[in-house]
Amino acid sequence: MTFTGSASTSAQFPRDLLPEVAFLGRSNVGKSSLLNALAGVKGLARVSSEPGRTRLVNFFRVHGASRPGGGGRGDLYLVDLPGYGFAKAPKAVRESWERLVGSYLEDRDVLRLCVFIVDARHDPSAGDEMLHEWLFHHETPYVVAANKVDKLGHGEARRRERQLEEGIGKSAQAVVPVSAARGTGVPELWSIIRGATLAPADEGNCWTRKLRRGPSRRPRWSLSPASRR
Ligand SMILES: Nc1nc2c(ncn2[C@@H]2O[C@H](COP(=O)(O)OP(=O)(O)OP(=O)(O)O)[C@@H](O)[C@H]2O)c(=O)[nH]1
Ligand SMILES: [Mg+2]
Repeated sequence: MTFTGSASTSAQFPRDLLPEVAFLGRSNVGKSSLLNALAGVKGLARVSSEPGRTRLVNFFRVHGASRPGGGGRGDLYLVDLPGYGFAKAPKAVRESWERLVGSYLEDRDVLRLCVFIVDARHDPSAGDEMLHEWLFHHETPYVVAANKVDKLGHGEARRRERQLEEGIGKSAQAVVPVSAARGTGVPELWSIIRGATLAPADEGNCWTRKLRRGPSRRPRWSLSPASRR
């Protein structure tokens, strides 16, 4: 897997039409860490204890031959998006965040799957609920990754998994307990990503949904970290 570039506007998104898998979740939940765990490379995506570290949309190209189970077929992009719910960000930063993530989610025809990352230790935040509403409404295929399970005992992790399956994971393909720190759940996530990106392009990806349904309607993307926190 290689880092291919960052975008601060939709004009800078890649144009080679490879399938994409987006990593979404609140700030500091471990999106970049999980991407590194999937790559098996520490420090590929920048990780920080300071929330709001990822401010751009970062594209990582997975090469078919090196992708676990990919059998040498088809390349794809893993896309690291900035997190929401970062209260301390100035208004101008929050607004540019909303424009950038909004334009990615609303218009990205090659988006095949969202990896919706939540913190297994906490109840979903208002921002998580809003993202869930949006994914559900737009029929976007997604998987819930409950991260940082290394911080929980076995029973507590199971309890949270069941709770997520009844809540924001109800319309998801799966709820997967993961730990970016320990590598827990990484093979399961790879197998879901492979399934979503190796499927023929006409089977329920975002592009065909859009052709079927016409332009997207409400709810509009409005996950302002300030108002939804
Ligand atoms: N214990 C534990 N800590 C983790 C895990 N995943 C990430 N972290 C820590 O959580 C913090 C945030 O991780 P990042 O990967 O930078 O989070 P992010 O979601 O990309 O954050 P933003 O880019 O700010 O939105 C870092 O201190 C990580 O070391 C995990 O599975 N277990
Ligand atoms: Mg990050």
